[in-house]
Amino acid sequence: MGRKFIVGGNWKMNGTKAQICEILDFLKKGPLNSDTEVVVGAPTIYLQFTQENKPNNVAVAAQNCYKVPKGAFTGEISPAMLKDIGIEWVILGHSERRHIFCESDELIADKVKHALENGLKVIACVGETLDEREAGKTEEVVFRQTQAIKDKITDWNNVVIANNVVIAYEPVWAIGTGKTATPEQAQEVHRNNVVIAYEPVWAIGTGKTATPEQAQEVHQSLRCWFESNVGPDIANCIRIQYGGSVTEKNCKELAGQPDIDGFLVGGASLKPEFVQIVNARG
Ligand code: G2H
Repeated sequence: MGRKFIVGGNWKMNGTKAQICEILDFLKKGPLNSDTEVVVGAPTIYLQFTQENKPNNVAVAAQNCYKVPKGAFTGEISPAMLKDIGIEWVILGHSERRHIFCESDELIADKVKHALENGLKVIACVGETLDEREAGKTEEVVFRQTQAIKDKITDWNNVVIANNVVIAYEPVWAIGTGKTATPEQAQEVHRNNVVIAYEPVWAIGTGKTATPEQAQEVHQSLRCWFESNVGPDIANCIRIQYGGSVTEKNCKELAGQPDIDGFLVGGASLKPEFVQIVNARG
């Protein structure tokens, strides 16, 4: 079973209604490769507008959400609210959330768990800083970030799996208990609901892209990590996106790497060239 290529546009804190209409126009015009799943991450205030005006072959992601359903958390939004307006996806653990807003591995893992429990699909981001890479700590960092998420999802899965197979399928990392899902069912659902985005911090918005070989090396390590820590079925089906200064110029070579299953694109997702990135494979 092949992994469906998935390209996300992360608009970050950019755009006006008029600019979003322009982006949606070039997405409608496409044409977008039908073998590629496309998701755009809009600023919170424009989520509903984007949802209402997007083409059918594009889904919408929030760029963040909180770890509980409601309450006195000024400025936050919950997965339940996102679902209420028809949003399917959320990007969690982006390096800007980790570094500028000081989100810990644990908070991000709590958010992933709560988002999955509430039926959102998650793009969970991991990645090392330049200092960490130069200190030879790339694997240590991305494994630690992924492990934090796996730990939370394991607990949740064990509680829920016996009661509701559909919900229990949603977390990626805990499958392997073999309690109720066939490997095929688990693969199918996991492939749909959780995506890992590897984004080296030193490549984000800097114009420095990891070489295809550098990116492939980390993606392959992550897949091996899943094989050892979760199981071979999940390792084979989990989609791992690359993010960090992806452009229409470098996307094809990156897309040709065996363990790169898509992209999370920032700056270039605001421009018509994004269509070429969506179509990088194929
Ligand atoms: C990495 C990426 C999008 P950019 O943050 O998630 O942004 O492509 O601008 O480096």
